[in-house]
Order: sequence, then structure tokens, then C-alpha cells
Amino acid sequence: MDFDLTPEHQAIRTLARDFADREIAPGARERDRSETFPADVLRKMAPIGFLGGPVPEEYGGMGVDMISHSLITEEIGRVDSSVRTTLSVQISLVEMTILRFGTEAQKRTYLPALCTGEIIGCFGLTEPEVGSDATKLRTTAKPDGDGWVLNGRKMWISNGSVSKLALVFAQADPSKGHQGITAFVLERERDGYGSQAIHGKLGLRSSDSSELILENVRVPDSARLGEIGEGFKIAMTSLDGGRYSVAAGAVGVAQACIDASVAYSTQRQAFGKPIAGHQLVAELIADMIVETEAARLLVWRAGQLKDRGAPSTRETSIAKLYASEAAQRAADGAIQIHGGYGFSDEFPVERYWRDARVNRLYEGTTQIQKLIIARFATGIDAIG
Ligand code: COS
Repeated sequence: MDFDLTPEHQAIRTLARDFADREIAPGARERDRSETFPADVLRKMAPIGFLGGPVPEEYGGMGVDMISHSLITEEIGRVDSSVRTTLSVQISLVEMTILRFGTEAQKRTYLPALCTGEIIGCFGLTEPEVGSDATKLRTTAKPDGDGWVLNGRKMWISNGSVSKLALVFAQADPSKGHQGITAFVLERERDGYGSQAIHGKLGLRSSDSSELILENVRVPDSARLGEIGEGFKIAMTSLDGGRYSVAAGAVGVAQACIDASVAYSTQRQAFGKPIAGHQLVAELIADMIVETEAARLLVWRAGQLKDRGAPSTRETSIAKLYASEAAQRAADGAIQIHGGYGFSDEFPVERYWRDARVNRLYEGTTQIQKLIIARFATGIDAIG
């Protein structure tokens, strides 16, 4: 067991930290206010390789390990969760899924373009009436000649309106339940494929969240990802990666709350001294530090398992649950420390709080993570 980062890990963290501070942080508040998708940030990120971190170099990625992937994700999440979300979907849900389950032709066609940001991808699992119970998808895929016809709607799809590529999960054989679900790689140009951006979100205002509309979308069988009926397993495997990325991003938010709170509390005076000198403020900061460091170690543990190719579903759910809850508590504490200023976007902590909220919802709610964790312990299914 080794809790130290290697020199390579430290170097990649420094690279990501510098990029995040220089290129992402300065525009974060304005993008949040104007709900502007961070296309310019992604363009700058592409040449460094951050859009394809863990994808092997032969497919256009950096080929970094999962610890490095978490370090990059944490640093980006530290300054802007909207950018981090865009990246988590692009890498963990789209690229890694194509890498794992795609044919050689699909990998060669899509991965290099995804890793350079030439195309943005999205992951179409959730539907207007299907969230946690992902086995009950209503979107259908019907065989049609040498291809398929897809019909349905997908909801809360990050990158949905800005993407040229969508992984879509659809029911191809309702008699088989979740074993009828089949995955497809859809290119946007297809007739009948539309999207509608969702506005008025509590947080992640500069990331794109959309509804996808699929009306008689015809695709060739070569657009199928994996085997017929393998879609649910593909989705769950992808979510093991996505949840890891969310957890790392949440650690970044929690760290940002510590940094902001330390800076503010050592300057702001009350009762004749910096507020950091008051015990109840010191306690808030100490709690944030303890929980953030615990969350980070949980992420690294899951990452080590992934790097070894060992099962990591349980450890990923633990990291995702703990880090996302810890980030929310840290953001709440940070607002408390900032007082009235924490309630305005003059300081970033209110954005951290709003953005942190969705980590407890997307890619499996906190409650779903608890059910997964408990099922590992008891062997008894409390899901459904
Ligand atoms: N990796 C690979 N396969 C998995 C898996 C994983 N992490 N988890 C489950 N599976 C497989 C199981 O092995 C099982 O395979 P078989 O059909 O061969 O038996 C199948 O998937 C069904 O699994 P399970 O019995 O666990 O399904 P449940 O309905 O009990 O539970 C939960 C599934 C609730 C865990 C799942 O629906 C879930 O994660 N829901 C939340 C969805 C979500 O995160 N949505 C966010 C969308 S992305 S923003």
C-alpha cells in the first residue's frame, strides 16, 4: 500500500492545476451567469490531451492511468463543475465505453475525434420517466431490414445539444427485460434525431443538459455497440467509470471550498481578530479537511483497483457517495464562513454549493449507491 503519488502523478496534477487556474477558473462565473457552454475551454484543453486522458495513445488519447485521470478530473472540478461534467461524460461515459465495447472500426472512427474534441459525445440512458430503475427503458429499437429503427426520448442528457455522437440505450426485446436492452452509437445527422436544451437549472448552468428526441431514427446494424441484449451491462460498466469521475470532481469541489474558506477566514475580521481564530469557524474548516482527504483516498482506492483490472463497483459507489455528500457539506460550510458574501456570486462558494448538488443525483443517486453497497454486504437485494 502506498499513499504517495509518483513523480508522474505529481507532474500531471501540476499540469492540470495550472491549466485549471489559468484557463478555466477566470471565466467560470461569467459562463455560469450567462449559461454559456465552455466550448472555448474545451478547444484549449484538447492540445494538452485532457479530452482523452485514459484512452490509449493508439486511439488518440494520453494513455494515463486511472489515478492520473482522477487527478486531472479533481483539478478541473476544483474550478468549474460544468467543465468537469462535460469532460466526465466525454471521457468516462462515451470514450471509455466505445473503447471497451466498440468494434475496431468504431474505435478507429470515433475515438481520435472524441479525444481531440472535434466531436463531443453524450450518453443517452435516462428517460423522462425512467431514472434510477434503468432496467425499464421505454425507448425502443426495432429490427428493420439490415438495421434498426429507434423511437423514444432521453432526459437530462449532459452534452445532449452540443454533441455530434450519442450512445443510446434502447429496448430491443421487451420479453427479455433488461437483457433485451441494446446499445447504439448514433451520429447526429440522422433524420429524426433532435434535442432540446433544458434551462433554469439550479447548478451546472454552463454545462449543456438536454432532452433527446428519437423519432423513427434509422441506423445500420454497424451502429450497434456490443451484442444485442448487452446494453444494460454496458450501461452499468460505463457508470462504474462515470461515478469514479463524479467522485473525483466532487473532491475537487470540496478542496475548492477549503481553499476559499481558508483565504476568507484568515482575512475577514470579527470580534477583534480574523474569523479563523474563532473556534466554531476553525471547526468548520477542520471538518471540511477531514472529509475531503477521506473522500480523496476513497477515490484513489477505487482508482487503484481499476488500474489493476480488479472489480471496483463497490469501492466506486462508496467513493461516489461519500465524495458527493462531503462536497455538499463543504460547500455549505464554506457559505457559512463567508456569511452574506457567500450568498452572492461575488465569491464562488454559492456556485460550488449549487453545482455540488447534482453529484448526489446524477450517475446514480446517493440512495442507489447505498443500495449497491448494502447488497454487497448482505447479499440481499433491497433494490426494487
Ligand atoms: N457492472 C457490470 N454489470 C452489472 C453491474 C456493473 N456495475 N451492475 C449490474 N450489472 C449487471 C448484473 O450482473 C446483471 O446481469 P445479468 O442480467 O447477466 O444477471 C444485470 O446487470 C442486472 O443487474 P442488477 O440485478 O443489479 O439490476 P438491478 O435492477 O437490481 O439494479 C441498479 C440495478 C439499480 C444498480 C441500476 O439500475 C442502477 O445503477 N440505477 C441507477 C441508474 C443511474 O445511475 N442512472 C444515471 C444515469 S447516467 S446520468
